[in-house]
Amino acid sequence: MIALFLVISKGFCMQDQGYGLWFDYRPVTENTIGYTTLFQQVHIDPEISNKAVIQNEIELAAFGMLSIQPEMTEASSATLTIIRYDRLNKELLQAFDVNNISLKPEGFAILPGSRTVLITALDDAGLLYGTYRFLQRIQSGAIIKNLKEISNPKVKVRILNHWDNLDRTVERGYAGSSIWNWHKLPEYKDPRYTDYARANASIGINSTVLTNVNANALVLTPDWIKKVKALADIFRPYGIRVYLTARFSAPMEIGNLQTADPLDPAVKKWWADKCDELYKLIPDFGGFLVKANSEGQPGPQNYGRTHAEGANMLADALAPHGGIVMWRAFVYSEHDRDDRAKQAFSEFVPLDGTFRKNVLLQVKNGPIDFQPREPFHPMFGAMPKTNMMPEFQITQEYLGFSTHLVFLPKLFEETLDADTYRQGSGSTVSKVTDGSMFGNALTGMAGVSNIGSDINWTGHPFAQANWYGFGRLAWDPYLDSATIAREWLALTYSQEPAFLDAMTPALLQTRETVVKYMTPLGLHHIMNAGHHYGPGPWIDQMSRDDWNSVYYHKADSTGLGFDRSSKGSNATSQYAQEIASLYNDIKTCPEELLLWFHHVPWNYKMKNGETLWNSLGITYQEGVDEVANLNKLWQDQKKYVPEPEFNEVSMLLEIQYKEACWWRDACMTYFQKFSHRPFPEVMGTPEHDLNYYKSLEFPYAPGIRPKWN
Ligand code: GCW
Repeated sequence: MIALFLVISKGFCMQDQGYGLWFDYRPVTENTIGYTTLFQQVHIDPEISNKAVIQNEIELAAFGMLSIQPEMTEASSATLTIIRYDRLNKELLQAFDVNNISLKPEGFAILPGSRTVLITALDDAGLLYGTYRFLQRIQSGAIIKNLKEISNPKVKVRILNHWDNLDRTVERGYAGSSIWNWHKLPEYKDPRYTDYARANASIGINSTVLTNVNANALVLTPDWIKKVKALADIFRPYGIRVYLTARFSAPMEIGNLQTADPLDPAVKKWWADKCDELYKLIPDFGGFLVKANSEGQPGPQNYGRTHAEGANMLADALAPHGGIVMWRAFVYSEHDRDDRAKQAFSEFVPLDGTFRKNVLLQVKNGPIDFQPREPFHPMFGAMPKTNMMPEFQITQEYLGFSTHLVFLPKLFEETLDADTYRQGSGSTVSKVTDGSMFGNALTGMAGVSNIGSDINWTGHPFAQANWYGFGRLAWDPYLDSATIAREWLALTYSQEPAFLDAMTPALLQTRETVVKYMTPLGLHHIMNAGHHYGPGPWIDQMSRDDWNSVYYHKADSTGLGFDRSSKGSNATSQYAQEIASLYNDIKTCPEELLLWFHHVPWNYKMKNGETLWNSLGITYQEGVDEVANLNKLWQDQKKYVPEPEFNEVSMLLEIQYKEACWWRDACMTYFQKFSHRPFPEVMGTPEHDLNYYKSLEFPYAPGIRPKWN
């Protein structure tokens, strides 16, 4: 009985609380379409470096989905063959139609044929990615003859940025502590590290930055590099390279130098020696991610040097080893009186063409800071001679932490599909990202991780979809979010059409919903200060103007919003003319960005015929109603979802509804101080007065930056 109990309890608590993510290999209901035959005899190319991990995955999947243990055989008798393209023999070439398939590095081909299925690729990583994709299709009930797929990654560096601190706190993390147990590394290798590698390889992520961009130089000391090596060794068979954040002042903090000036010969030598040391232990070390001269972090400007001089010094140290520098463009200065939304563009665009070829500028999707909605960053497309990669936030710092259900691939897609008009119409951010706009060889896409030690990895079960969706878009930035949503739901819960048809549109709507109940019509950066938990449109006492909410909404007796048009800060001038003219004119500016680009009178007539003031309340209420509807819809999905997760999501939706009402009431009560107008009837009357909302404090809200850094 005990054994049985363990099996049930283990199965129930681990897999049914989301640990298995989108690949828990639960039994597939329909195997009359030949799955069992398919997995009977498997041939895996004996020459490949990752044979063991591919075999392990196949065995896990066959047992979980079909309760069979495949026999590993020679190619001649296999029903499932996984083999490198250059090792295809005549017989296989006859059995499978491999003509006119164009494979690129890390790409794969899944080819059904007379002998069931062939998976081939130019390299070992491609075979692993092809294997995961094949298993995902089986988990989703695909018919074997429809399995044909040739897929090549469109982006080279597909990377997670972990804002993880060395004390295992995670800045803006809402899923527990950091999964990197530095104290016990290198000897103790938590099995979770392998599952992390499997999860990322299953969605094509091939890179990871282990440490916070508010960097700690300690990670670059010998004992810590040994710990990093242990993780790199675990990840390598899964095609994942390790990167670290480089604290620009490290030569002074751990190298006893008197300066960190990038032009100082001793500093250059220090970094070159440091790279030699890193590559001796980690031959495939990816390189450095750098946050410099931003929010107090040290950088080249401390020595009168430019971002390019700082980045290039590190790039030169890494170049002999094939490493790269990702240099973040998230800069804004408390000394610069110009509109914060303009400062990164002003600082970096003049440096176009001065960065080394192994430098990638890492640019946030919008010009301020991962808000529920921002216009695309004007830097995209504005630096034809510089490698540039988008940085998205998967963790929900401004989108409800791990409490609110928000499907972020919809947000990522909005940026990627945005037309910069830099090379005429159709010059989308995706074309900057995949390098096709300017012919960049080095490309990347970064996501700030939402992963932590929680049993379901991401805090909210549906936040897993954001990690999954980021990976799928980093592989193919042109993928649409509806495809991603439907895929993830089928893999994670059920491929029943009734479930998928109901939940796919519901997922896609959640991004708009959170904008409506937090920052409608172009409002932005009106969250509470510090922890960023909940509304704070009244915030006006922070040490820097551009950390205050009032800096962004500029509410006054006439109206609301930040005039960034040519008549205001002229931020619109940083976009191509087609975009600038669209945004400059209040009548053509999309209403979803109206208060981002204009200071609008309270009685301005919106497209729906209502005044701005009424539209604000109506939109807040729509957001609240949409959460209520989502909750109702979720109650009908019980039979498709494991009970623990169903209950968890139900409880989280209740909090989401309560907090949506809180955002609506606190913001509208505050803005009414300026509009002096009655609340629109549809939103009812807030429960409390403004003093109540302003009095709320949350000293233990999760994810805040520890005092020490
Ligand atoms: O959004 C802000 C966050 C900081 C973060 C910073 C950045 C890591 O509030 O916590 O610091 O952005 O992107 O560097």
